[in-house]
Amino acid sequence: MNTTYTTGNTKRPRLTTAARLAVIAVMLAAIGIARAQAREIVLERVRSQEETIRVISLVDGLQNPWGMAFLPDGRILISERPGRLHLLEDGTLRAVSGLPVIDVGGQGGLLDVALHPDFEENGWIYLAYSAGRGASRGTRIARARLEDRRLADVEELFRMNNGSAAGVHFGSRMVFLPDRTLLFTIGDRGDRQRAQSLGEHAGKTLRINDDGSIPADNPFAGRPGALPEIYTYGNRNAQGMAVQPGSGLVWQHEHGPRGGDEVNIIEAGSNYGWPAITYGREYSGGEVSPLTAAPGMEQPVVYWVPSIAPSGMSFYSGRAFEGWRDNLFVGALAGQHLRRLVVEGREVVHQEVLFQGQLGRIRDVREGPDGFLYILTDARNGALLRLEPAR
Ligand SMILES: [Ca+2]
Repeated sequence: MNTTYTTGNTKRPRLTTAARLAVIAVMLAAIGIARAQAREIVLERVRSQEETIRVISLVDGLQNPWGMAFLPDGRILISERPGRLHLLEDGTLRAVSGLPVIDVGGQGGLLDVALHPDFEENGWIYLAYSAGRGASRGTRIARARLEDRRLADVEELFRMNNGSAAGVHFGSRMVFLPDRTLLFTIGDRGDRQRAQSLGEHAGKTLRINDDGSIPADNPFAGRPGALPEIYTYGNRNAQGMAVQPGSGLVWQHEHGPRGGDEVNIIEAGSNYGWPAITYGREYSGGEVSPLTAAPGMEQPVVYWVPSIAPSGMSFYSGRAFEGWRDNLFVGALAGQHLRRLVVEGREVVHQEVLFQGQLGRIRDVREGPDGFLYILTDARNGALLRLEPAR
């Protein structure tokens, strides 16, 4: 260290610029260490096929957290299904006010949260949630400007048609495509034939512009009897979706009934088959359909029997886990694990189950801007966890 001091009895010791920077760096490191120590280590060292991982809890006490979004300033937006939105700021949860009216119950409530690709310029955030009472209940999409910890200019952009009192299969994940259109999912609302009807929003992947208008190049725009927001159909209930870096392909998974969870590559106008074809069965054990394939209906990339109940999906493109580069990660609720899928082209060539039974139900998984993976656990006392390399 090139620390030097001026001589002279009356002068206080002085540091060179380089030494001052070194001292500041040590102080910052000390603060970082203190924060890291304040966080709970959930799993100290987990060896897996490609990486050795530690899992830390950034915050707990979240009630059924559902989705998250990373703000450019380092804060993290976290939605809770019971209808609350939080900002995680320096390890502290702070409530965001001004949410639209949300109807909470069954699988409904506040679901996903997403940032506009130009959030830094326009401040728009997007919410997927259930609203409406009784027969009008259904999935909606709204946007609002995040101003400090308050939502301003709240604007409902989309409301599904044919609401129902059913408490299941609202979807919903959102993802912005490179052209700044918004894709989002809605499940079949427990009324499976709706998934095959182009006159229903249920059981679909839908696409709108960032202001809620309808893209002119949507596959069914202009077709009589078809809803113009529809992008794909025959989707049972999708709660995970991600754009693959490089290829730009949209990957999505959906819940099967008893068995038959699927991963699909989502392409405009395609029919993913529910309930005409499926690898799942009724919960009673009986047949949903005798068919697993049919002309004009897409086959899944992979399917899972028994069901893992997938939720949350993220490609990994960071540098913290070199062995996981370009892999696809899927959370599992009933399966209680994180699943790593090795993707080659349009195929999944290998799967690994991580943290089986160690973290509970996983609702969401995302890659953070720091290259670490973040997980939300689905519980009354849920947590935001971070996966880091264990050194
Ligand atoms: Ca299918």
